[in-house]
This record gives sequence, structure tokens and C-alpha cells, in this order.
Amino acid sequence: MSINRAEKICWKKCWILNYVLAFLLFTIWCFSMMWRWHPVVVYACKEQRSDVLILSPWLAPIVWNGTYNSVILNAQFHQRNVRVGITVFATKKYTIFVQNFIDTAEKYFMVGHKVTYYVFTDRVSDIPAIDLREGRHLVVLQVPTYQRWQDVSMRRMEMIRHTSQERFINEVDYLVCVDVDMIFSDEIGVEILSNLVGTLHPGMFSVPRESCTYERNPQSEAYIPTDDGDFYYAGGFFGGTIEEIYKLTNFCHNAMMADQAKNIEAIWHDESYLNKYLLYHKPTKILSPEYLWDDDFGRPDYLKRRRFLAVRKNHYQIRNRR
Ligand code: UD2
Repeated sequence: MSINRAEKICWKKCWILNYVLAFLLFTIWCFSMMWRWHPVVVYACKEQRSDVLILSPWLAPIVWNGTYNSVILNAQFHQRNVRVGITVFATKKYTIFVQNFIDTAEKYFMVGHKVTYYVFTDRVSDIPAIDLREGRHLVVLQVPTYQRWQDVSMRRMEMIRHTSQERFINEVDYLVCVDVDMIFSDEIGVEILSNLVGTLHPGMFSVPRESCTYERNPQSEAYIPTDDGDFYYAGGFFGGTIEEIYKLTNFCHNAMMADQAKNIEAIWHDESYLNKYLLYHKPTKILSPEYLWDDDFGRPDYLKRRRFLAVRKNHYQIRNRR
């Protein structure tokens, strides 16, 4: 009789313990679900990157796929009603690239934001009329051209500097300055906007700094010693606020003119001067090679998206014949 009672009490205790355990497990499950659906987690990036550098030593973000959330960024920039200008130069035969450049930009570049294309050309009548989305405009600016392609490329700095004061400052908040022999092949949005922006050159991405093709002539204004340098930036994609772009183009143009007076031309023309400037005026944001890719460099694993692609061209034909 007394054994039965003791057994009963033991069973009772077991049941209570089971209930307590079940309750505890249920509570843990509830907390885990709450955490899972907590806004912080819902809005965080779906993908994280551990295979690439995502922050520079001076704490500038390096923008790769998976490092930002475009829903949050778009809301922020819409709130500021941001206006973005994009400059391209298309002189002589390079006018053939304009149609594809703008057609693909309409599909992928800053979709949903206010955009002005500034096309600098010596052949205004060759620039096609292109249908643009709402809130987007095309401005064609007549400029002189230069016989040598190197001068065409370098003089872009002077013309951007001039136009920064003349019109960009009144018309846009940020400027993106790119090559025209390119196409957009994936989204490029407000994640690229910041005070001063440089883009990692796809060919120099994993090269040690002493092997980067900086200008090594100490007489040149673009000179960078072999024990200096951090990243190597591409001449074909830089950006920033108008004030910062003015300072950058002013430095580059003056440095080129100083070198010209000494009969010096830096190894990679405007790109060499750009690298000198960005070494001593650190960008506030750095774009990964996703933002300027050339398929000649293959398809490495770290490259999850190819957003802006070089168009294959015959350099000799396109540069040297009118
Ligand atoms: C690289 C850089 C470029 C510049 C150049 C300097 C990239 C993707 N490109 O380009 O920015 O620093 O090296 O050596 O990083 N252009 C004309 N008409 C001409 C010639 C050139 O409009 O007759 C313009 C056009 O916008 C073109 C740009 O100048 O995109 C640069 O010339 P390029 O593309 O022939 O030079 P490339 O490919 O060596």
C-alpha cells in the first residue's frame, strides 16, 4: 500500500518534470522564433562575405555583393531626393558606344532615382535620341577633341573640373565618372554613393603594392614610391560629391599640366594621377571589381556579380582612325 503511494508520488513528480521541461523547450523555441523574425535580422544582409576584404584600413566600406541592403539604402536616398549625374566622354569613333551604354544604364543604373547623363562629345549629331525613364535626362555637351587618344582620356579631368563649377554643382548631388566603352549588366544603385569613391582595378586586384603599375618616375607628379600605395584604382570609374570631384579633377589636371611642361606623361595617363590623388586623399567608399569588370580577367570565385563590363574593342582601329 505504502509502496503504491510512493510510486504514485514518483509518477506525479515525473509528470511535473516533463511539463516543466516541455514548457522550457517551448519558451526557448518561442525566443528563437522571435529572434528570427526580429526586424534587425529580417533587414540584415541575406549573404555575408568572409572571402574578401570588406573594410579598408581607414574604415571605408569596400562594396561587394552581400555587404549591404538595397531596400534600406534606397529608402535613405529617396528620403534625401538624391540627384545623380553620370559623365561619359565619347569623342571621334567612341560615339558608337553611347547607345548601348545608355540603353543598359536605363535598365540597371540607379533605377528609381533621378539621373542625368552628361555626354561630352565633339560629334553632337552622332548622339542618338534615346527614350529615358521618368526622372532621367540626357545632356549632350560639345567639347573639343584631341588627336592623341591619351590626351582625350587625360583632358576629361579638365572638362569635368570646369563643368563641376559651371553646372554640376547646381544640377546634381553626386557625380559618377566612367568610361563609355562599357555596358551595364547588373544593378548599380545608391550603394556606390559617398563623398569620394574609387573602384578597384580588376587587373590589379590581388597584386602586391610593389607590383602595382603606379607611376615610378620620381620626376612625375604622379610618382608613388615602391614602398607606398594601398589599393590600385581604375581610371574608368570614380565618383563623389561635386565638391570632392572638383578637388580630385583639379589636382589631376594641374599635375598633368605640370608634367607636360616637364615633357613627362605618366605611365597610365589620367589613371596614374587618379591613383596618386586617392592614395593621399583616401576614398570614403571603395567599389569592388564587380563595378568594373573585363571578361579577359575570367570569372574568379569572389566575383558574384559583373555589374559594369568592358566592351571588347580593337584598340588600334577605334583609337587611331577618324
Ligand atoms: C583605361 C581606363 C581609362 C583611362 C585610360 C588611360 C578603365 C576601364 N579605363 O582605359 O579610364 O584611365 O586607361 O590610359 O579603367 N575616349 C574617347 N575618344 C577617343 C579615345 C578615348 O571618347 O578617341 C574616351 C572614352 O570615354 C574612353 C576613355 O576616353 O572610354 C578612355 O579611353 P580608352 O577606353 O580607349 O582607354 P583604356 O581602355 O586603356
